[in-house]
Amino acid sequence: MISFYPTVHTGHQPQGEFWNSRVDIPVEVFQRVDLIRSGLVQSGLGAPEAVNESTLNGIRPLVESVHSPDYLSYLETAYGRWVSAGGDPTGVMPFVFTGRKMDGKPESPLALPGYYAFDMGAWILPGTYAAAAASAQTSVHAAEQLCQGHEAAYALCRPPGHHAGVDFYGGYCYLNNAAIAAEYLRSPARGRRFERLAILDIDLHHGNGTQQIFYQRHEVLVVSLHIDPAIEYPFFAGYASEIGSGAGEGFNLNYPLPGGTSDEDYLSVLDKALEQIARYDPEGLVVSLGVDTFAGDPIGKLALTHSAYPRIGQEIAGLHRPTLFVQEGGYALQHLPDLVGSLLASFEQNAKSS
Ligand code: SP5
Ligand code: ZN
Repeated sequence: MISFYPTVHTGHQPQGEFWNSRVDIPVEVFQRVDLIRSGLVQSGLGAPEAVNESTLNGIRPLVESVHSPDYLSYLETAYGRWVSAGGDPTGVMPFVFTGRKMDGKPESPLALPGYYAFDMGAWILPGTYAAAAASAQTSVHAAEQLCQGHEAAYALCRPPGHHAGVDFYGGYCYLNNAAIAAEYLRSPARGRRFERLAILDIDLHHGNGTQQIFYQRHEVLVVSLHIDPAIEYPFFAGYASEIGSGAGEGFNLNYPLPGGTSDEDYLSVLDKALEQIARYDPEGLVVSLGVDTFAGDPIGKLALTHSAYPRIGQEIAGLHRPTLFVQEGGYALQHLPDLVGSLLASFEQNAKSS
């Protein structure tokens, strides 16, 4: 399977994240990229191609079809403005929040993170914007391959994207790589267009950013399997009652899962989700691929075993659609090569043999 990875991402390595009154050791670390790269090779998928861009040059109008220009310029300038205003160089992080209680927009660079961020787990460092841009470029390179006639492609994005919305960040995510790729597929620079698309999000966590971006639209069906937000992050979105609104009503489907969900139970819910996607009959599919559903994941609470991942790849192949896989979460470092590699290899094998 043709695949891509960003080379400019190691300048984004937060030293911590806040959780339950503590600063925890981060799990979204730069080593994930090389580990997954080795997994692709070991699984016989071939080595991914390097993406060296570290700006939005060439894709800015596309990215602005997902994120607001105001938000993009904030991300680009946040670290410098923070430090100039006396912010601690450890990283940009919010400590007073907007939202349901207040919705003014401050000028202070020390307060602005609380306008754009929804949690305290996505710090902004000097290299964060370049890394996020490189990650978005990686997803676009992979999307281009579908437009050129490939049946599948994989973007090894880091940082991940599905928690980032039109003008907000959080959950280790700054730019929504899957949404940007979906917009590319709908109106590519050249090649085949995919006007009706589905996004299937199988990361452990609800993709609240992706949901928000497409919530009022029907041309992109958003389907997500995730741990019940009543008990786990992101807590404030991902409920089954969130079905889309306006023209998008009925085109957002959430499948919350109880803690401890096993392979069999997960796969039967995935079957239902795939049936809904088949009914929608999209021209192409974008998979937000998180493997933090694994039982051994340090922040996960589902109980999938290694053998679930090739089965997930096989079930997705059964849709018979051109498919773009975009990496999201997954933090069990020693298992990452196998989890990602076995899912993609199984997809490829089953897509060919049927
Ligand atoms: C892309 C993605 O998977 N983002 C996930 C963001 C979740 N962040 C909150 C997880 C914090 C878990 N910390 C628990 C530590 C217990 N010692
Ligand atoms: Zn996740």
